[in-house]
Amino acid sequence: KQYTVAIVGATGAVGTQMLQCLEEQEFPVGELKLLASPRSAGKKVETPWGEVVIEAAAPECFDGVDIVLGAAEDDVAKALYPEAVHRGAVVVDNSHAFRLDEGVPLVVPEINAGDIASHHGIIANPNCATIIGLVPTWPLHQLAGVKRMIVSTYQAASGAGMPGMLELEAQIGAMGRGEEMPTPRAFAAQLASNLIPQIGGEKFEGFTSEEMKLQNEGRKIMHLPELRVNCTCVRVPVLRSHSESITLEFERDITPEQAREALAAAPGVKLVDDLEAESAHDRWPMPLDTSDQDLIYVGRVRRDISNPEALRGITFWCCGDQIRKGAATNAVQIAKLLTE
Ligand code: 2RA
Repeated sequence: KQYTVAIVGATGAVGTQMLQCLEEQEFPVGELKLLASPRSAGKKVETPWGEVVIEAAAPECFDGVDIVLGAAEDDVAKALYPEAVHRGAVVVDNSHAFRLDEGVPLVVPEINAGDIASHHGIIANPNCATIIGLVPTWPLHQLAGVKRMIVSTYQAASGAGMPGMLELEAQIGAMGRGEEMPTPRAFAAQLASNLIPQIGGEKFEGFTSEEMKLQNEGRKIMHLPELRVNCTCVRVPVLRSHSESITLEFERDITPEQAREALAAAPGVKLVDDLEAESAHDRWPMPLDTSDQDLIYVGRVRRDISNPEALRGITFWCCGDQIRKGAATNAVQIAKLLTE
């Protein structure tokens, strides 16, 4: 069977990557529609399925569409995706709009692919930092039962969208203190030689919306309603991979050796953990190494020596491509499961 697929937000960083992932994952595309803002309507895009003319996204665009890959912001998602479902499509939505809604599965295929079956037309793609942190957390949870997570993220400029990414690229050599950050240029100037310890707005007791996603989404994806997560999200001068330092507290004993063994065998994970290695690329994960590929690299695996229970804590470092596995690749993997 072949499918009529529509990408909403087709000209953004994630939408563009989704198109590439459809080809890489050999998705059975019969017809492809590229939907974007009116500003982009009429532009022609060469694709593996022929030349496609970008259309301004509107409800009638979804007539005859089987699968929608949503790479648009929350407001567009809320306005359009129920319309798409009404016209018979299944939507895999990368926005935050429906992630926590009852009846909307929130899916990382390596963790809870079975949840897809309960969809009512919309399946939500988790936040990038959630996906990148949970892919390596899940195999350790299966081994020893995760109770609590303490996480610091180091998130790439790409998470702030194409303008921030392009400006950072332009500014990286021009080290200097940017002004306040009303524009991508000012944001990039500030970021080019600095760290910004806030992503999203204040949400709960001084934690930001981005920081609360890991707990809220992690509870739903791993089916752990009691999971507790203390997360600090930081924007760093890196282009497209997010990095995370994660400490886990467990119900049962787990040694670093057991953790390494589980991670080495885990789907979606590449273990890079040898401080004695000759090459830096083999010692630890680095965002430049994980960019433009789909695995989550994990390293610096060690016992949490601050945990009073000797074998109930593991700390590790991981990096993953925010645009790929953090968004587009995960969404296309979900869509592929819909066809199987
Ligand atoms: C960020 N996770 O990194 C958010 C949205 N992509 O900014």
